[in-house]
Amino acid sequence: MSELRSLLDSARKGERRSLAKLLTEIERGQKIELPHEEPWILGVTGAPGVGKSTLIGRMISHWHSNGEKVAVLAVDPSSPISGGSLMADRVRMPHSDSSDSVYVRSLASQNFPGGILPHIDTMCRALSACGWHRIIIETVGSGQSEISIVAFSDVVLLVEGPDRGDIIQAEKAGVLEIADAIVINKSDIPSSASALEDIRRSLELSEDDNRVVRSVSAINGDGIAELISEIENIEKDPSRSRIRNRERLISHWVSLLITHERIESNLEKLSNGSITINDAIDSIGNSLNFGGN
Ligand SMILES: Nc1nc2c(ncn2[C@@H]2O[C@H](COP(=O)(O)OP(=O)(O)O)[C@@H](O)[C@H]2O)c(=O)[nH]1
Ligand SMILES: [Mg+2]
Repeated sequence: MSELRSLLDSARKGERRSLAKLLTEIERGQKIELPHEEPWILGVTGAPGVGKSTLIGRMISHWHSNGEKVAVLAVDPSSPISGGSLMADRVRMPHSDSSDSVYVRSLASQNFPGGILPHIDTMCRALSACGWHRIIIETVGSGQSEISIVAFSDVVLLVEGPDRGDIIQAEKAGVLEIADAIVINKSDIPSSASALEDIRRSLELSEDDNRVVRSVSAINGDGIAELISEIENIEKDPSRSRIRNRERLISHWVSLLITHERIESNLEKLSNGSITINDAIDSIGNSLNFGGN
């Protein structure tokens, strides 16, 4: 515990190695008490190749030139931390590691058997405690785990390419429901205009829907300044907040169960037939510490 404390202290003074070590410890499930400083978290999700990292690079440049510090947590389910995707992303995020005000870290969701969300939550608060007040979480794809990760952001940005297939994927997965902003990237490609129309139509935006829907080009910068100003000023929507809180609650609950000390013994008893599923639920449920975290 005191080791974590000293890592935090030195990370707060700008020591990047300490910050990296601190985040690794949190990733491993170490608990640390953090100041109650709430970061502003932007969740960016969408299919691989739609241009999320390029767009994030643009945002980094924007905030960086305003004197703000930006941290990016890139969550890639398939690649290990040392995998190629991080290197590729570094190239597309222009300021990464090239200044004191940008921090990029890749996380492999497969490293989180107990569920990634509780750790990401703590990581973001640790980053915030070290002065990284703008935090971007990039997730790949549109499965349940992406939803539960982005559900915990303050603003959820769904990025689409000009290809209708990706949009249908996102619809299926329910990502559209929680997105505050939907961006059709690659507006420099002609087919993106019809993708924008498609998405507007499929959303059938009601008059009181405050969602941002726009096209941008992360490559040439078109629409980026407008997008940033819109997402910075977006108002909280009660129905989306509810869906997100539901996702957060479920993720934390699942993590509580998966990391429970009785899980292994119950699995064993289930496997040898000595108890039923209901017995296992009773056994774990009765011993949950409802007051703790
Ligand atoms: N034409 C065009 N290509 C883009 C744009 N944004 C990104 N790309 C390209 O799309 C590919 C995937 O980009 P990347 O940012 O890695 O996508 P990610 O997988 O969603 O993070 C790269 O080759 C980018 O250069 C854009 O606005 N227009
Ligand atoms: Mg990427």
